Amino acid sequence: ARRAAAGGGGEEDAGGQQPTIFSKIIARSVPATILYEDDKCLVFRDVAPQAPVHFLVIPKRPIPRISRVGPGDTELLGHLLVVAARTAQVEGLADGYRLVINDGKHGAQSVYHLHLHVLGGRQLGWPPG
Ligand code: IU
Repeated sequence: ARRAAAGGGGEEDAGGQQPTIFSKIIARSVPATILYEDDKCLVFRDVAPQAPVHFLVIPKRPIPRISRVGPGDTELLGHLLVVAARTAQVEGLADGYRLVINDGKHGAQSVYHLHLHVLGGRQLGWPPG
């Protein structure tokens, strides 16, 4: 089933083969405020920030969701975490921050290209909604 990526999210049952808006951000065909890039990942500000600082860390390889990763992704996932922490430091989040990965329907994932949210710059509540 193929449906127009209206929100740019792609779809859960596409097995990750469907390019999402994040692939277009990687390709620079859709603009984003990019904070960091290397050969394996891209970091950019969330277009609808939920905190004073809210950016996303994504692998360039379009893994659809965290529940689809395998043992071959271990190094890449570690890299994403290290980049998230380094970028948080550069962004001045010395008082702490939160890392979030939403997965699937119950996780409220909307874009099916794996991404790590980094949120900070205010006191966050727990538990999340
Ligand atoms: P989620 O974990 O899949 O729910 O998060 C997707 C995020 O991608 C969400 O916070 C959006 O605001 C964000 N986003 C974006 O930064 N740029 C876009 O063009 C689109 C979504 I579509």
